[in-house]
Amino acid sequence: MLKLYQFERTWGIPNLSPFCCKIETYLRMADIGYEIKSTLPLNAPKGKLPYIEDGGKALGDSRFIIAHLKSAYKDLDQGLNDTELAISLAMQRLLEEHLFWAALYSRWQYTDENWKTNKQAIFGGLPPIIRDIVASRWRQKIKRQIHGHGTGRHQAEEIFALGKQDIEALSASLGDQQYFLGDRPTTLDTSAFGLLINIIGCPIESPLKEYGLSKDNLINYVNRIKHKFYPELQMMR
Ligand SMILES: N[C@@H](CCC(=O)N[C@@H](CS)C(=O)NCC(=O)O)C(=O)O
Repeated sequence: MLKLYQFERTWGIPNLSPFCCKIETYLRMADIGYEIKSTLPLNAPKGKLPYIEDGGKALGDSRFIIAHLKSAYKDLDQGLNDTELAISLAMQRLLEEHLFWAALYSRWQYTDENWKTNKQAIFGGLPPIIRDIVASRWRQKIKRQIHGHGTGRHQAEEIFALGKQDIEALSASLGDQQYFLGDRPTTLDTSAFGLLINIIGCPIESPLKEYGLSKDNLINYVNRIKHKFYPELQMMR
């Protein structure tokens, strides 16, 4: 059976990583059997989670994993026309290559309170003696990534102003539809659900979360998907 390597489930959401949540949601939406292996990214083929093992091969990065799932199992995007596929790609890039960085900043850098919550969720299972050392080194590494990406060079208000633009665009694009591209879930929804639940449905406080929680259609969207595809998890509010 396909194995999905991801962070341990916490916070009452599928995963604290938007990308792990994206893959597990794809697997559930496409009704593909899998087993979860909870881990840290230490042995991941590309040093990041998620990765999968399928047919004896390890595969990293959610985009390549989904390409594999589409060809080996089920393509959630079958039937979309070229314009819809283009919108799907552009929106996934907005989510994963832009909004993601504001969310990452809010967890690892924005406030000490958020960092404590994040640290406990990711590193809480490590032996106490090494927990603080590993967590603090990892934090420095992620801060360097945020700076390298460019997001970390802005003031907090600027980072959240940029992130709010993305949330505004997502809310306007979803409108009153069930899913981003109509009445059935596609790959875009796996990505959008993965990141949105990680912004509005987890205990990391920021202006980004507040803004997301001001959009009723996004709250309903996240709750609907969570309820339908993760009935074992509690509703958000
Ligand atoms: N492009 C990758 C991004 C995956 C990613 O950024 N994973 C994060 C967790 S959200 C990670 O494992 N980071 C560990 C690190 O950078 O050391 C994908 O689509 O899978």
